[in-house]
Amino acid sequence: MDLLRSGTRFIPKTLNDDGDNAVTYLPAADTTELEKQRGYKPLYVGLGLVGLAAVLTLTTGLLVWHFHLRREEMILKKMYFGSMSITNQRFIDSYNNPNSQEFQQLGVQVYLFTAHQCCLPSLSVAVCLSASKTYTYHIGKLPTGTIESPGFPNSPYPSDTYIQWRLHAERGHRVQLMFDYFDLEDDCQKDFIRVYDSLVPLEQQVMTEKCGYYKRNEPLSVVSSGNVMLLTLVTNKEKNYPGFRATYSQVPLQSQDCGGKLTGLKGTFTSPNFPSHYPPQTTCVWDIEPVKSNNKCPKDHVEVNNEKICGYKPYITVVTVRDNRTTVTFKSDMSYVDTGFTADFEAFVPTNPCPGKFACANNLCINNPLTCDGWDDCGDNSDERNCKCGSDQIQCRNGLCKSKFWLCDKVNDCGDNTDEGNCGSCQSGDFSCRNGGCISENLKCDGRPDCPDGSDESKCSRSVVMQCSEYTYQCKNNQCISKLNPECDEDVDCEDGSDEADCQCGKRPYRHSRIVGGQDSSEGEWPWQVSLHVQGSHVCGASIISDRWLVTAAHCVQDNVEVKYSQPQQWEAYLGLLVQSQSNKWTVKKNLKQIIQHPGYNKDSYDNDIALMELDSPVELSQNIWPVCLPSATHDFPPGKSVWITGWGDTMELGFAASILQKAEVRIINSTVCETLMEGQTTPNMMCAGVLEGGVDACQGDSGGPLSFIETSGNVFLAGVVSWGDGCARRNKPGVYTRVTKYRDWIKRSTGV
Ligand code: 4AZ
Repeated sequence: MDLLRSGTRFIPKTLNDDGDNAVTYLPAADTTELEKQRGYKPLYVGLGLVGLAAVLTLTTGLLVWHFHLRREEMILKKMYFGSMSITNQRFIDSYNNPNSQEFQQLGVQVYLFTAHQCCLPSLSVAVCLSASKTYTYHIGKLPTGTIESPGFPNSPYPSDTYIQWRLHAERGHRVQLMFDYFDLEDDCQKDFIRVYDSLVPLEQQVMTEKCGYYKRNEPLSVVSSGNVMLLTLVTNKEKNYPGFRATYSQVPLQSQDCGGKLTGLKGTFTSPNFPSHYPPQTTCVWDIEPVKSNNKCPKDHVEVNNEKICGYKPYITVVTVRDNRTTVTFKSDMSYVDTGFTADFEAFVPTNPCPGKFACANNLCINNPLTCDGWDDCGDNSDERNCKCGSDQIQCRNGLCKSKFWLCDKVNDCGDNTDEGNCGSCQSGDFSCRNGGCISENLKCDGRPDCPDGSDESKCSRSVVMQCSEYTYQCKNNQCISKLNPECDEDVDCEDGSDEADCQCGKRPYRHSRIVGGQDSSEGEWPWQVSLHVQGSHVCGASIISDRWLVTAAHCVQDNVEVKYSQPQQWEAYLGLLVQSQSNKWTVKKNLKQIIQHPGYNKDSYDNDIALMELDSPVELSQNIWPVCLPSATHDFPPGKSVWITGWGDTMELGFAASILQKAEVRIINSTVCETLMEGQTTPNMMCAGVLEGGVDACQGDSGGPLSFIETSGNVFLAGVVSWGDGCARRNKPGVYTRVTKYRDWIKRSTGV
């Protein structure tokens, strides 16, 4: 890297140029004008004073309005950076030091301005951020080093700060920056880092901008194209998170493993550094034959068979080359890098591309039994087209066949709603009541219950007081209201306000919206999750419902010949834990005072699979230890809605337990469908949830843990307790959970919660 890089090019003038002529001075005040006005002094003084008072009043008013009343509008922070490049100079290390002779000599020629201040605009005044710092590191003498946000990990990083870290590698090297811990605010408008492929913060050389949380097993790593890199941190004045820690090092320019000849009938290749970020300004060519380009994907892309591929592709992308050779080219431009790609290639005989298998339209080969089974196995649905639907399937209008299980389960499985039409007996224009029966749509939300169960008034902005039933919510004053799930929805519906009392439960201290893919949870994401240990090992999960009580599965506390699991002294409860065997300052270990197994628990059918555990002393609640909300007996968790399972159980059937708390999103499954899928082994005290394509489920070791439902208000409710299943993550075999609503009164009676 030889030049100070920048967008604006500036070639310094020589000192002999007419430097002075270029300077324009502000004109001096014209004194003769003042003398002419002398005769009218008293009148002007009077008018002047009135005018001055008016201007002062107006200015004061404006200032008060601006700084006090316009506060809301001033929150938006803007940052201004400026920079210039000097294209006719080689960069030498001494230019890093403004006091060096070399820097000062350069400064004589160029009025050099390294802009690193960020400002809040207010009227015409620029208010600078409270702190702004620059650190410079030279890699080489020491091969690696660490950068941390100030205060990491024990105290919050500072607010309203702009910090930059300049990294120099030796000539012929790139800078590599690897974040091993990253947790900033989720909103990149507030706190964020930026990594630049330059020494000054130039928009056109931003490699990446990050905020939010990155899991420990999701490497966040960037590599520069040359031997410099700049990391910047900008924070606002709000909530401060733990921050980040990163390791920097240098890698030889030539070391990059990219491009080359690919031989053999099968193989895999990836973009450089995959799954970390590829470097900017990189071209890799794998094998043979150049191809014509088109103008799709003008920025970073992969080009194969004259086709450019870019952006995020959540599904497999298949490209077929009808030739015995091809070229794959990967190109990145100078800004914004990403994690790249991984690709498999396989040679095939054109006359028989998928011997013994089904050839998808996108040329993927799948096993024959996967065709016409109602699941999209090809990724382009071609295995589900032109099928003759079986007697156990329904024919969707769009030609697909779907299992009769999915008929009227409130999930649009066909994609065109064929499976969800004609489900009630009501005509169009009629409303179908939850417990059957039809009423005119006009009667919905008219303030009077017209359906026998009041369901025509259950999803309205106003609630109606009506006779108590399984479809109503009972307030503390024993009045029943029609609104569905009124608890903690931020509207007071009960006359006594009891539906909005005690709504601190189920709140999570952080937002975790930026996690994509993967299954690791983050610190404090599920603060009600408990790990129950026996003899030093994790055995089951549980959920915190108060500072004294946990809910778990009855089968977790069932004695066997070796261990008396029903005895409280056998157990240790770990609260606020993320990684097994890695307690931190938020983790609390508790012993138990008592265990209450549900009296109706049936060890053969797993009916009433629920138990309560009392801690031997109350736990101090914190951001990582917090109770989940218990749903009222009539709370509805409708099929098709998304719920979260969490636990340290096995990560596959007959697999190993997880070390980091895992999470997975599944959907609630209609009870009738579930009863059929589970061959009649479910009871009304159970509910099913899963992903019926298979691959996502709870497993051994997750038992007793929560099935968490996140309500729109943000409060999380305990919908279920992990109970049983037919293996783990098998197709058409959902997980079975204890239906917590059935036990609301029993929990209240047993614990007072
Ligand atoms: C278990 O053995 C277990 N697939 C829990 C849940 C499931 C299966 C087994 C659901 O604890």
